[in-house]
Amino acid sequence: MGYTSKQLSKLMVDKLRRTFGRDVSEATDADMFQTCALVLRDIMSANRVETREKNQKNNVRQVHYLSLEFLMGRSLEKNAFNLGVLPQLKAALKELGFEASDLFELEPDAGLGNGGLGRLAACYLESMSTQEIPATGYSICYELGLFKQKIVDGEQVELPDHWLNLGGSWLVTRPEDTEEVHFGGQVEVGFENGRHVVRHSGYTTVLAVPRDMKIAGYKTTFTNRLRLWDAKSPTPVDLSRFSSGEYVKAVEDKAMAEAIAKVLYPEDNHPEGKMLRLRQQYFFVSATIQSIVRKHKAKYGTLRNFHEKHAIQINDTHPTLVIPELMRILLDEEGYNWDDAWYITTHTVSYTNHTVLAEALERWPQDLIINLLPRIWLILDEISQKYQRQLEREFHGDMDRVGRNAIIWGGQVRMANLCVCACQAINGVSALHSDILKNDVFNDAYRRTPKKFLNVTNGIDHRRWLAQINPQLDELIRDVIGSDDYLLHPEQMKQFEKKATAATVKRLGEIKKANKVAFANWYAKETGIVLNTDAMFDVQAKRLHEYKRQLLNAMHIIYLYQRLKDDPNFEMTPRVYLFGAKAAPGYVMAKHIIHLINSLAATVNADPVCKDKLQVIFLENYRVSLAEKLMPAAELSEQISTAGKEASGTGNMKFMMNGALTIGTLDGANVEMCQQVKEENMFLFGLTADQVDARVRSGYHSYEYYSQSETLKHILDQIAKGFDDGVGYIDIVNSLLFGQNGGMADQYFLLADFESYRAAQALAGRTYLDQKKWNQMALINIARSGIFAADRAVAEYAKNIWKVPVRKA
Ligand code: 26Q
Repeated sequence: MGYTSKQLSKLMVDKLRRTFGRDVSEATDADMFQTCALVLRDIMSANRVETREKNQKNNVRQVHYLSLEFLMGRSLEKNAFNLGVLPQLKAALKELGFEASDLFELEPDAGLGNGGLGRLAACYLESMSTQEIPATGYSICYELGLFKQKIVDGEQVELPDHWLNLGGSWLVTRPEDTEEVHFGGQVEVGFENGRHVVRHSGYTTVLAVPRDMKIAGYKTTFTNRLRLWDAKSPTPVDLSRFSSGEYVKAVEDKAMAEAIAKVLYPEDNHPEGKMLRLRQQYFFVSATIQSIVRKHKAKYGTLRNFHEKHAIQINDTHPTLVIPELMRILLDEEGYNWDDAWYITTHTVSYTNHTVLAEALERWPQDLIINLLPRIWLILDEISQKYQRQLEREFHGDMDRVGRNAIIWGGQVRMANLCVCACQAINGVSALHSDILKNDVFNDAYRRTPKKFLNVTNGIDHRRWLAQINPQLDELIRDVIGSDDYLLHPEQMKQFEKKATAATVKRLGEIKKANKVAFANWYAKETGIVLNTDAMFDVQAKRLHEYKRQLLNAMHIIYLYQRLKDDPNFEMTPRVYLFGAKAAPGYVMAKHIIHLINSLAATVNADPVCKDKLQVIFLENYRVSLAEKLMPAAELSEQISTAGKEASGTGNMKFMMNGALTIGTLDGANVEMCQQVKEENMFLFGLTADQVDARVRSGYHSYEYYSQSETLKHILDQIAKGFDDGVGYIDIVNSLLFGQNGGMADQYFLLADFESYRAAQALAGRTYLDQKKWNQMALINIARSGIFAADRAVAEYAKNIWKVPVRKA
């Protein structure tokens, strides 16, 4: 491959003429963006043909990554980078009179995900292409991605995210691969000629039409796909309804069908039992498995070897219905008996768990499933009964244990228990998280079948999250190591530490400063607000959740502010606190916390006593493309969840890789970060997961901390009273001291951890004053972050779970 800027520019001029009927002189930035996207798409399509031929010939096992979320972000710069044409593309655009960075900025994020789980899926797709693993991602082509956030009078307001206009440039619709999905109706089960026969009638059909996005690998022509299903109503049926007088019903059905792909549910780590969400889940798994089965049969003529040729990864429980749906196809459409169907199914599927929060474990009311998916219900019921009989035998009738592990229980279907029952492999996403799954959440199942339980610590696409977004750091690493091999072999980042000199450390400091200035310039242009680039950039950017404890960070800022008010000469390392966070629209407490941070920011930023010392910024609409600007500029990374609650975290890894130091608890992957860099290169604080558990059991009384600490009293009193805007936050204080709706007070242990957090913050502040020391620590963090590359994680999935080979050096 390889294209010169001349060749690219010719392709672009031609594309512009032929597709848009325009000459370069009349083209807008948007025209040019689409032109670039189409030119790169063409290159990837050609690569894809090659890849498909190779896969066809090699007959290797294919990976199918099923996820309700893929948080892809932008693609133009990324694809150009992976295809090795980024410099040429920039040059070609310049020659045609366009600025590449303007076009990059024009691209809307493909925000088809909430947070960590969705972004992880995107990073893994990239890595699977790079490592030449034949793989397809499957999801829904949501018309509206995750809502856009505006802050109005300090509060979050949600706006719709229409991303498809320009973002759709990457998609190719494949009408010939349309699948039919059936909802509702009646089911009759009977026997005919000694065979069981299932008749499903009176159902409503929704068409699933694929829109495919190509996924380029780095330094390879190997190209995978993300298949996004769009929902369409089969209009001919509607027309017959029109004539038979069911006029309104026909229009309703159409709206119902097409509602499926309208919008991404914005709740993360908090499922709600909504009918439309269930429709989304079944729609997407049914279309996906039908499409896999159809291609398999065309190639092999039988499903006997299905499990040998396919590995299905279930990204959290959201795609769990793929299990009964594959059973349905094998039983009803292919005529397999139960045991054979079960064997094939269970040897195909694996499950990744992403959360241990009890309220986040997915359960569906059985009545909803009975009505919407009558045949799937019968299969679920049979799986559940067989499993339960087995559990009763093994647990010798201990019905508490049977109840905890049952699939259908108390009128609900528990998706996690179904996954644990049916999957070959079950994995957590960090060492600590996987241990909690084994020892706590799924302990009974672990004791029955210990070999099923694995750990695969998360990883990030280091090509995007380091090389692409932090080109100066990339250059420094390449200079020091003497090659760019680390981009395919992230473990080589270790060389960066071995070969670093005093000059490297100094250069690292200069790069960080330049990245801070670049971020500040961008921010000033967007908002008119000037950031103090001499101060430490202290960042907490992630979804807003009580367990992630943005409130603990805010409490500490309030503490600093109060110290400054008491004594304007109070010694502190100047800081700019940056927050980025979206709250689920229905999550009342999360919204209060956003409001609190904005009230606090307004007061602090306007108070002369804080000048050059303390600035608080709430970054509106945190998203992938904003993270890409922010990570390179961050100096302190806030990873302060209550220990035992954050399954892994992946932002923690992105900050580390960009040279931020971490202030954090021993939670999720922080534990493994600490193993890499040792305690002296992090700022650890707080209770451990075991200590949190012990305190829950022995009884935790946050009020005791409050009554014994003047500092805490002062902070909480201020929160209750509020700031200059006159808004008080008594609900927040009440939840810390008395609990919400009968729950435990301060269930995330903010008061218990506050003093330890304050001390860690003070140490971070003092350490920062010695810039040489700080930069040395940063260098160690970067150099030892290679293990958190997606390539390492994906290689582990390939070897231990999917049993597929990966690209050799
Ligand atoms: C489920 C049903 C109905 C509606 C919404 C949902 C739903 C949606 C998204 C439930 C959970 C999520 C997202 C969870 C998530 O992002 N978890 C994060 O996964 C990361 C990748 O493994 C981890 O690093 C984080 O620790 C974990 O919080």
